[in-house]
Amino acid sequence: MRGGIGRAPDAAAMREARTSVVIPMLNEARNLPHVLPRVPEAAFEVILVDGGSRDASCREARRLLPDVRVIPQTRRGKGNALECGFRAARGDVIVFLDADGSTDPAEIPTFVAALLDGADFAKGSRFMRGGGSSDITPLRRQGNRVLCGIVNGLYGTSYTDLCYGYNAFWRSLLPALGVADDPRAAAATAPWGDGFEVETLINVRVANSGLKVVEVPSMEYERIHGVSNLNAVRDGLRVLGVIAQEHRRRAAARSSAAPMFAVDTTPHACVEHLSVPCTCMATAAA
Ligand SMILES: Nc1nc2c(ncn2[C@@H]2O[C@H](COP(=O)(O)OP(=O)(O)O)[C@@H](O)[C@H]2O)c(=O)[nH]1
Ligand SMILES: [Mg+2]
Repeated sequence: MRGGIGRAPDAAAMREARTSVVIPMLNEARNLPHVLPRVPEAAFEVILVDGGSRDASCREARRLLPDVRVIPQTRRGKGNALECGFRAARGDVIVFLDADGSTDPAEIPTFVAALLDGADFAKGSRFMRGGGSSDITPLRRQGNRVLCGIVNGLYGTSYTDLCYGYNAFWRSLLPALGVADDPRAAAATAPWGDGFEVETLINVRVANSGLKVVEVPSMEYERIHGVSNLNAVRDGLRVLGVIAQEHRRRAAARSSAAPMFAVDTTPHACVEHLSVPCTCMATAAA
């Protein structure tokens, strides 16, 4: 893994990379005007996954961005919303971020640049040089640090952030994350993190797949209106639970010598149609 990104792609490269922007939203009508207009025009599509908002979020989204795709989720929680958004995405690249104004869509090109430069997974980090957060509480910061240390110890990674909701990856890697193409096949895969543990689940599965991860510095701002849906203790315990679950699964897979997930070893779809240099290549599962 390496960190630090030097450049953002121009609009033409962004367009060719066909970026699907997936945003989970729950009662964010007042925040959407600060978010949606900042999504780069070169994005291929914007998918808002609604968790049953009781305010005017869906109407506001369509007013701000007439071609936005607003889809419902199938269960409850941010993690389930992301899974639904990933399945609905049609671009080559998927970027996911929040709808509360805490993550700036203007950073999307930096994430896409990391993928075009050869990363399989571009992992946002608030705690590397160039990143920061004015949203995180001292308790959450400390919990994130401890949990991140546990994951680094178990997987030999050097992640600087574990529970951050701004990341990007090639859509072809969805099976490596445990998101099967066919929803019926999902029943056969390991449980997906439906709640706020989802980012940890993804980061652990990426680490365990031997994929090339690049950390991208990112600035997290305070949510503009409303309050967080996260509960530091309850959701911290869920994060710990998902780390333990994935660790047990890895041990079981090792003893049976069966791969945990099929990882696509062919070049990413982008290679076929991109004219910009793209060296990325999914690597085989360990
Ligand atoms: N669809 C959906 N979105 C959610 C749910 N819970 C949170 N979100 C969204 O996920 C993002 C992060 O949630 P937030 O409450 O700000 O948590 P925090 O950023 O970790 O404090 C925001 O865009 C929320 O609207 C949910 O159950 N369903
Ligand atoms: Mg937030």
